Amino acid sequence: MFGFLRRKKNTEPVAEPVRQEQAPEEHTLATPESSTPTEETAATTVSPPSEPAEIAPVEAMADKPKSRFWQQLTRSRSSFTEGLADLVLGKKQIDDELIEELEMRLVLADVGQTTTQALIDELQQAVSRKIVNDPEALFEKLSQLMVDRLQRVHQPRPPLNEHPHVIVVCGINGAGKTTTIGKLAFHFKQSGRKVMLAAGDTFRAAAVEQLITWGERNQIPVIGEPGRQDAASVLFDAVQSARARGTDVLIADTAGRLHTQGGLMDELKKLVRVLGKAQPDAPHEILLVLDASIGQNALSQARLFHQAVGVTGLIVTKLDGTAKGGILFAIADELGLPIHFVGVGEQLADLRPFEPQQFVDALLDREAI
Ligand SMILES: Nc1nc2c(ncn2[C@@H]2O[C@H](COP(=O)(O)OP(=O)(O)OP(=O)(O)O)[C@@H](O)[C@H]2O)c(=O)[nH]1
Ligand SMILES: [Mg+2]
Repeated sequence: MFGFLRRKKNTEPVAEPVRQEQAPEEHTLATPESSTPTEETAATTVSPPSEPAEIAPVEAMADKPKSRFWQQLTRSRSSFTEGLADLVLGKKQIDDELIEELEMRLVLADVGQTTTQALIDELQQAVSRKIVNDPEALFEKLSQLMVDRLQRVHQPRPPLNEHPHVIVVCGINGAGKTTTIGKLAFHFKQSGRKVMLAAGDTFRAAAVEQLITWGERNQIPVIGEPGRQDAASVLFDAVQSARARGTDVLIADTAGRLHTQGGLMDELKKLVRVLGKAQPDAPHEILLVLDASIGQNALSQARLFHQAVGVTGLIVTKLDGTAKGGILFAIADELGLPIHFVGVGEQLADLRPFEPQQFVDALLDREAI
């Protein structure tokens, strides 16, 4: 048996969801009723850390609340593994029927035709060269190949050298952009950074209110107010404001829906241009949010956004749901874009820095189903 299949179920209690604390009394963030915070109010909202900590390395972060990650991936794991591990490990020997069935299960788990074919070809080669001789070894080889696929494109995010380091978050409507921004802000704040948000989705007033709520939860300023129409000017103002306040990270929300898809991409290109005018080298990151539960459609979305604005990395959301998880392998294989974070819930702490080995172990572990 493989080490990771033998691993005992982790019995650690699931971490409490992060309490969304009430803002302190002097807290005067923009609310749907109030407008953009002034310089003075901002001074009371963000208490600068005495010694800004470095962002913890991905591996270290990923290892911390492991049991919670395991728990959060339960539904994805059961959709994925029930099909794979039970099939392979339930067999006595490797035959054509097993390989064909495995191929079908991978496609059904959202790995997609192209990546599945590549994985199956490599497995068959290993079998014919007698590197792999039994179903257990086949399963182990498959998990190694999966980790390799993710590892090949895995790379760290750029360091936060600029003040502000500007991050644009894009994606289609409902992908999880605004929620992810709330979680990202929490992630950066946890590592001692001064964070600000910019409400660049001016298409819907409710979108601005939603971002303001996430700002309140994190007790950080949000630039933009409901009713403001011009997203480019909101983002321009946000950069000026972030610079004046010594902000470390400015995260900009963007619209996921406009009247046409062309309009959406044109707007996004414009926002990126304007940010570059507000601060040379900005934006420093363009993160595309993809909903894992839409399966293979995520690939075509990613291609469109990447063509339009040059995506620097991905955040895959809703892996705590019924998403099968296979889409991450297709994304890595076919787009070559790094996955930086995965979303595994709707709470502030439900964003995990992506670590390939950890993800594959969690996805394939039978005992935890
Ligand atoms: N279970 C789960 N739900 C999520 C996750 N991320 C986002 N959601 C939910 O997905 C829904 C859409 O999220 P939003 O953040 O509003 O998505 P958006 O991309 O900003 O959507 P638009 O503003 O309409 O473009 C909300 O109900 C979120 O709570 C996640 O990782 N897991
Ligand atoms: Mg939104």
